Amino acid sequence: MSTALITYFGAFEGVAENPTQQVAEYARAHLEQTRPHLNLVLAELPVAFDTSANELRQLIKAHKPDAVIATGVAVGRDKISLERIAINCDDARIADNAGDQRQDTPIIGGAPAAYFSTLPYRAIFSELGNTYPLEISNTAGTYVCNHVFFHLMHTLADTGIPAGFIHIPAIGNSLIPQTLTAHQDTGGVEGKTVPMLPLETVGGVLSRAVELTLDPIAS
Ligand code: PCA
Repeated sequence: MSTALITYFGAFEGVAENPTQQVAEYARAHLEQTRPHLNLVLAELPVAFDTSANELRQLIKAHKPDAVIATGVAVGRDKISLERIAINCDDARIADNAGDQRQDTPIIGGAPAAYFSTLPYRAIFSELGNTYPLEISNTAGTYVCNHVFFHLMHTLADTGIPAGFIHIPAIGNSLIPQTLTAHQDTGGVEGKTVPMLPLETVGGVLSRAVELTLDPIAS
């Protein structure tokens, strides 16, 4: 039986309710139907540099997943972003939920400057990119999402376990626009209007990403 880990985030500055939990739960409900034998673990990570990375490592140790997809919201983006690259840098104008504000801070001293996602993002994009609002993104920002993405790739480097990060836009129906603030640091695009996508669209793409990651040929 395969095990997949999906992480999502809780609330943080400018995002009173993080839609990634709903999206992860949508994917679980969907995958229960399409992959009844999959052991899918969902876990919330705190929006805090230090604790997020520690909790992620513990989850990987405890569940020994065959694939890991971390998710976060990038308020202001209008497409689901298959993140290609995590960089070894924390730098944000907003503090994390623990009050930790970082500038030009290496995430792991001595580690590579960057890691590439090992999710099959090209295959996911090729299959879904014409139908869904989807992009391959070259920046996950420099806030907690990129931080978790970097630790994820560092932890699983050379294991052959596929892992990566997907940023989602705001989800319609679940959030009132006024409660959301787009932050450049989080990969969002600052502006007056906040694009939103339906839960079914984003949850459907995440589900298919899990399937293509676990079983790229048979899927
Ligand atoms: N988005 C933020 C952190 C948590 C989240 O959901 C980010 O993009 O860094």
